[in-house]
Amino acid sequence: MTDVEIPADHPRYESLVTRHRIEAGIEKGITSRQGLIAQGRGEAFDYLLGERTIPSARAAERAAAALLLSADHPVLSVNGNVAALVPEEIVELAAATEADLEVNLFNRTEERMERIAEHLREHGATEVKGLAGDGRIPGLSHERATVDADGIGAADVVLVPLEDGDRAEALASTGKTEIVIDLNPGSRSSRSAAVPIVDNIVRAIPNVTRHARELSDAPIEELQYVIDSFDREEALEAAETAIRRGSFDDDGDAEADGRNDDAEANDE
Ligand code: PTJ
Repeated sequence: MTDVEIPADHPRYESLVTRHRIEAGIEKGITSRQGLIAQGRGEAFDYLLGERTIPSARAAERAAAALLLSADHPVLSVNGNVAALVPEEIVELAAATEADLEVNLFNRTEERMERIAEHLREHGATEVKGLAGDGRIPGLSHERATVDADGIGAADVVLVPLEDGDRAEALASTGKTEIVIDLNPGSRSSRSAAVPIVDNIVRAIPNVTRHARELSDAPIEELQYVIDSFDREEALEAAETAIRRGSFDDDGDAEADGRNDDAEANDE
C-alpha cells in the first residue's frame, strides 16, 4: 500500500506523500489507527488554509524557537503521528534547541513506545525519554497521564504537536509553558497553548528549527522581545479568518482566491 508511486507533478503531491507516511507509520507499528483520523482532520484544515504557512503561523514558529532557546528544560513530545511524519526533523529541532525528546502517547502501549523510541534513534536521536513513565500529569486518569518525571514532568517549556485537547489543557494547567502545533485554531489544544502554531507539522518543525538556528546567538533580551511580540489571540483569529476566506461558498464552489487551481485539482 505504501509503495504506491505518487506522481511528482500531482498538484497535491505534498499532501499525498504525508498521507502515505501515516500509512507507513501504521504498518511499522508506530502510529495508531486513530492517527489516520487525526491526519484526515488536519488535512481538511490545511486544505482550507491553502496548504501554506500563513504569516501568523510564521510569527508563532519564531516565538516557539525563542521560547525553546530561552527555556531551562525544554522538552519535545513525540506521538505516533509525529514519529511517522517528521522523525528526522524533530531530532534536528531537539539538537538545535538542546531540548529533550520524550515519547508521550495518548494510546500508550509499551510496544509502540519502544518502536517509536527505536525509530527516533534510527533517525539520529541519542537519548529518548518516555520509557520510564515514572511521572504523571495531574488531573488526567489512566495511562494517558503517564510521563517521565525527569522529562515532561520537570520541563518548563513543552512542545506538544497534534495533542488531544484534554491532555493539552491538563498540561497547561501545571504551569508549564505549552507550545502546540495544531491545524485547528479552534481546538482546545490550540486554545490552551501559550504559543499555538496553526500549521502543518511537516512545515512547522523545519520552520521552528530554522528560526532557532537564526536566533541561536541572540541575547536573552532579543529572545524575550520575540516572545513578548507574539500575540496568541491575534494569531488564532488570523488563522480562523484565513480558514473562512479559503472555504467554499454556498454553491459548493471554491472561492476565487488565487489558490483554487490546486484545490479543484484535488481528485483523490
Ligand atoms: O500516537 P498517539 O497514541 O499519542 O495518538 C495521537 C493522536 C493524534 C491520534 C491523538 O493525539 C489524537 O486523537 O489527537 P486528536 O484529538 O485527533 O487531535 C489531533 C489534532 O491535530 C487535530 O486538531 C488535527 O486537526 C491536528 N492535526 C492532524 N494532523 C496534523 C494536525 N496538525 C498539524 N499537522 C498535521 N499534520
